[in-house]
Amino acid sequence: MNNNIALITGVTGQDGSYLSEFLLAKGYEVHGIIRRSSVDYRERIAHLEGKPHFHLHYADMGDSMSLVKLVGLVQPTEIYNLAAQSHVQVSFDAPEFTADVDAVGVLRILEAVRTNHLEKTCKVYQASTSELYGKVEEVPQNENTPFHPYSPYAVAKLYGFWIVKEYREAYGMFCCSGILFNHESERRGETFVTRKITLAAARIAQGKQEKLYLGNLDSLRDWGYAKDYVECMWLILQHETPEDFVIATGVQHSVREFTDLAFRHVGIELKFEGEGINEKGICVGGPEHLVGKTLVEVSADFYRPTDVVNLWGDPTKAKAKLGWNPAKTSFEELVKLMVEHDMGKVAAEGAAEKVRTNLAEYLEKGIVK
Ligand code: NAP
Ligand code: G4F
Repeated sequence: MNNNIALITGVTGQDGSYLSEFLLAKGYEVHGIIRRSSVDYRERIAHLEGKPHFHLHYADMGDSMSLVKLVGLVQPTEIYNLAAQSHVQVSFDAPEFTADVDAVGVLRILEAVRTNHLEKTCKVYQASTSELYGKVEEVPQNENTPFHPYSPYAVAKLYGFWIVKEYREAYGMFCCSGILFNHESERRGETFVTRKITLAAARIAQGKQEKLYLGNLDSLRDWGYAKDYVECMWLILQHETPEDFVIATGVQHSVREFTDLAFRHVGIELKFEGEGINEKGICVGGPEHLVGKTLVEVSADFYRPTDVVNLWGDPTKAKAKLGWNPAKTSFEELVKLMVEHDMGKVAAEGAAEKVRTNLAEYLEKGIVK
């Protein structure tokens, strides 16, 4: 019998997909929660479906009965609660849904463990976030930095953080939060700033997009590689005592710097001119037809009512107590691997379009029926 049974909420997300691969490689039986959608699009985990130790179940973070039943069925030894409405800007448009999933959802998971009397045998990892530091009160931020959440998303996640701490103290549960700083990858959702930039750089380089519109270019983030960060989630649950950890690289860059480097990787040199809403990224080197053109503009559509602008993590505790290496993938390597992936993706989109175009032509000419 396998004693390592993991239940992952948010298995279809960026982190859920990497964590599934990581745990399967460690010999875990992995169960993931999926929810019904009108398009069954599970791109990130498609390569895992059908594997003997990988199982998917329908449930929803908003449906406590489904969670209680599933935890009872799976009898997990570890739960990784990654499911969330994870987009900060969207949380301003859908604050109640965000609170239900990102705050009360955490409580539902903890209660599902208790209802099934698994509190002494099942450890729980909660996907907490650097957004808790929000309107930051010190830089860099560590486990003792005061929280100042600055979006409906962060306020919901703050509840998640505290309820996990409460259940640890009240019921002696092994439940902990990883306070993860931004982590990106070639599987990052396409509306988060890094992926939006790498995809746009690839499309502009291949003549499929004219311009990239961004919001706050001055915003500073501590960006790491998601594949490195899922290892830490596991390490946090293997530590002898349940504790919360900051997971970050300890290196900070601006959105402008990310943009500049991503465009460099596709052979386009940008020069930024102007300020605030009037700032523009002009092509000053690269393909002749692009030189002199404005390729990046600022749009108020991507400004947030309150924006977190100075995230910078201090991973000292994770390094010392978990032996985790925050410098495994550098910022430069991260940007490069994302851009290279997206250059291929965009080229393949072109190929698919070409096949479709040919098909239309062949159908017209009666070559195919
Ligand atoms: P993501 O790609 O947006 O994935 C979110 C996952 O949650 C998806 O699998 C999504 O399912 C699922 N989900 C959303 N609402 C749900 C519901 N009501 N019931 C069941 N599942 C639901 O996020 P991520 O980047 O992998 O992040 C994973 C977790 O870490 C999130 O909790 C996020 O808030 C947190 N976090 C992320 C970062 C980061 O930089 N990536 C940093 C700190 C913390 P669908 O596919 O069906 O939508
Ligand atoms: O990429 P972002 O949307 O990520 P954000 O808001 O930092 O949230 C991500 O990281 C958190 C950890 O700190 C997670 F908890 C959360 O779930 C999510 O994964 O935006 C990063 C920064 C922001 O300051 C934003 O204002 O980039 C700025 N930005 C500038 N232009 C933009 C854009 N963000 C987006 N999404 N789109 C833009 O066009």
